[in-house]
Amino acid sequence: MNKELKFDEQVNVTKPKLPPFQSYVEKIKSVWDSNWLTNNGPIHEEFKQKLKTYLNSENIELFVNGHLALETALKTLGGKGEVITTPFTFASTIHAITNAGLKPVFCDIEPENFNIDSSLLEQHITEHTKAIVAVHVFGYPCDVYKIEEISKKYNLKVIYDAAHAFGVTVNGKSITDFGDLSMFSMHATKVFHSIEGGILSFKNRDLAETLKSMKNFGINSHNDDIEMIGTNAKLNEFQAAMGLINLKSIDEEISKRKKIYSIYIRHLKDIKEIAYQAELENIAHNYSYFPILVENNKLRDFLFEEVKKYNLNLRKYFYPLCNDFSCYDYDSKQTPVAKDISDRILALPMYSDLKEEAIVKIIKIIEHETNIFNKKMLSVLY
Ligand code: T4K
Repeated sequence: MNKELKFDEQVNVTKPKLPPFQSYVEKIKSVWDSNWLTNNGPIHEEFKQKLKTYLNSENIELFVNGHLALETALKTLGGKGEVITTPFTFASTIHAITNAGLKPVFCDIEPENFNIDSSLLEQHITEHTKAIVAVHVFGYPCDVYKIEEISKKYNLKVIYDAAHAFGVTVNGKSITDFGDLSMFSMHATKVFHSIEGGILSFKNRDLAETLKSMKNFGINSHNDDIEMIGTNAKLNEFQAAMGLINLKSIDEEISKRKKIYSIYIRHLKDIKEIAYQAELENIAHNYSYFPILVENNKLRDFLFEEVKKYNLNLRKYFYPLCNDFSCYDYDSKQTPVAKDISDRILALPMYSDLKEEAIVKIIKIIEHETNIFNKKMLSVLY
């Protein structure tokens, strides 16, 4: 270990953005005046309107977190059936599908952008298929045009887990323009957050009443009866206030992250054992994560462990693959590309107040430890 490279304080993969304390206090003052804390309060409604404008979406419902938003969206499909999805995602995607009474059918991913491989989708379609649940992994959009074409051909619904994709555009169009429904996470670790929170953006405006009711125990505004089995997934006024304030600076947040991305790639270019995702044409990205692909699994695991000595806490997003979880009975052999990516992936720190000198240090640590690993490997060989 090179002691000079050690960080004085822990550097994590992300650091939630907090607005100036006083601005939050100002915003939540009205909660004391109105005595209205949750259940579609005035700050919730203001937040919803502002999000509609920012995401360029006519239909939006807010949830207490992204996971319950996704689960609720999946429940609107009604009944049993299969959904084609990716194993290279956070546990939430697959748990939401399963909790909604549906069966995930795993499709392999593309090696370049880690998203579901649209050229393989058709081979997974059966008479039981209800939907495609694709994830815009790390905010990189899926092959949205091809997915739309296939979904029309087979009359399937498309639900995007857009947990990472807040603010992303494709050919100048909001990411919400694609698919029947998109779910955005507003968890503290995300590029845009409301402490915890989730957004559903959807095309069919008739869904609004159903979603409102489902997140409020199945209660509806028309009669006393409870016509569906709902849950409690409402976003409260304190969450909405945090979201509203953070929304004001979201463009600045993304542009700071863009600079961080360019510093990373400028310095990483010389480490031949490390690859990173290129910027895509026609995509306005949000730089939500900075994933790297390490040459092999042994080096990835070595780096993950060794950098902890420098107070650097990285994450293996996403390892293990969801089709390797012991709570399920699936098999990652069916998705070899995802297996390979998951064995080599590592997320580096990405947050707006990450300083250039910290980035340079992170890369030096990786370079230094990679050299140590290579020497060890050579000594084993000879
Ligand atoms: N679909 C996808 C594709 C997702 O990635 C997610 C969530 C969801 C659905 C579900 O959305 P939500 O229901 O969460 O809205 C984190 C987040 O908890 C999770 O939201 C996120 N994806 C996932 C990719 O990352 P962990 O287990 O890695 O979180 P944790 O606690 O280890 O935090 C990560 C780092 O952030 C730590 O190094 C410390 C730092 N941190 C974290 C928190 C919470 C802070 O500095 N302050 C904090 O308050 O899952």
